[in-house]
Amino acid sequence: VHLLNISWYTESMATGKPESIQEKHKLKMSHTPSPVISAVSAKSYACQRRTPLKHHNLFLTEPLELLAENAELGENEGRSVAFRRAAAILKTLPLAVKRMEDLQGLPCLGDHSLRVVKEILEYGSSQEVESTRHSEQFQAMKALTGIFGVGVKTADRWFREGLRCPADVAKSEQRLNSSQQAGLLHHEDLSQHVSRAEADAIGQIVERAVQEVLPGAHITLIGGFRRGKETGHDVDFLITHPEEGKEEGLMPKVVQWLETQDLLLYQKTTRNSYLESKEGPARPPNNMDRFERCFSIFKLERRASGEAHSSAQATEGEPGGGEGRAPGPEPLPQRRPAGWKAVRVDLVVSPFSQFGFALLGWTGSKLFERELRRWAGREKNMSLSSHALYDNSKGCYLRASTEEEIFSHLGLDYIPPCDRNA
Ligand code: DCT
Ligand code: MG
Repeated sequence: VHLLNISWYTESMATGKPESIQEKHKLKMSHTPSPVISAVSAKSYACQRRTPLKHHNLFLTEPLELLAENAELGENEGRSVAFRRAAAILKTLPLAVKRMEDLQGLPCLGDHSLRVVKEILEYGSSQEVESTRHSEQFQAMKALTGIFGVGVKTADRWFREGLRCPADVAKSEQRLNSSQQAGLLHHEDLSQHVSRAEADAIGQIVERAVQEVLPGAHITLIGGFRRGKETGHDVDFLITHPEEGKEEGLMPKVVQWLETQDLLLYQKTTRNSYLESKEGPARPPNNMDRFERCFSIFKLERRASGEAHSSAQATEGEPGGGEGRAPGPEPLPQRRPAGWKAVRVDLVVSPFSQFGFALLGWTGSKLFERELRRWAGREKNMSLSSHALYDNSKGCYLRASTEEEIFSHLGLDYIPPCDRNA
């Protein structure tokens, strides 16, 4: 990286003068091979590339991901994925992008993303991004969907009825389902990032609960924390047992144990609805929800996570946690017991034979998962889910017990979790 920096520097020195904006315009995307690109083999699927958590182009990826989020809130999936793919390729570059020429030959950068990047390189910010960031609709939709249990459709309806933030919802006469009620009640805590220490403390509780009801079961921390994130919007765990079948009916028992210990503020359990023999390979691409799964809100003793400070203090100056959800703009006024913090926890139970697929499917990032499935379908004529891999050409399932084997079936180099932060 150091050498590349030097060659870059000397190149502009050789021309005798710094490039003006007009000259940059003239150069467009031609001429000298870019130092950024020559240092990276730019593959077009995110699952072919290593994407670390920390990278050199946050000044470009944050604006692009804001546009992606805005597209998601407007239910424009195609547009959202295009911005996310553009951001993801920039995360893999070994240097900060300085000029448009640096992007020459890179895949995944559509016209719209390139326009945004160009504007940021030239003027330091993009008008479209900044007007979106400050728009009432974007801010309100972000705040409303930031309530646990509230999706885009509900948020949009509330927005059209004049609601802008959780406090507006609390004051209104809206009928709320049980998850939304819990979401609103614990909104202040749930809008704080969850720290790694808190995730580990919850891991110990879940471990204890699971060992109580099914000794020998295995628990794995999945989601963003497995990819090395320091903070997350929730904590995700995958539970399995080496003896196939032992895991059946495990979730209600775990939930019951947690409830008798007064550790749950809310829970909703869905049953395992996946049956290979019935399903066949023709499943929808995103079937994350077919395992026995529990969406919950834990009551985490502050002592348990070693957190001495209150969550109000924790908000101040806490950096945005990568792709984690940002705290909502207006915390609800509520009386809050100082001794505990509400934390979103997802528990997933997988049969041992599906564990490798579940682990791969639940580690993320969301874009990485999407790209894996796209690669499987388009390049290999295979269907990948969090349960199985089916080879459509051969007409058979490809078994695997580890992530490494699944990458190998897919003809991909293994990418460790810390490099799946696309
Ligand atoms: N997942 C996915 N597609 C979805 C939802 C989830 O592939 N539509 C997978 C990838 C990540 C994992 O499930 C857990 O989901 P989240 O907790 O939402 O993501 P995360 O990466 O853990 O992010 P955060 O750190 O904010 O919790
Ligand atoms: Mg998570």
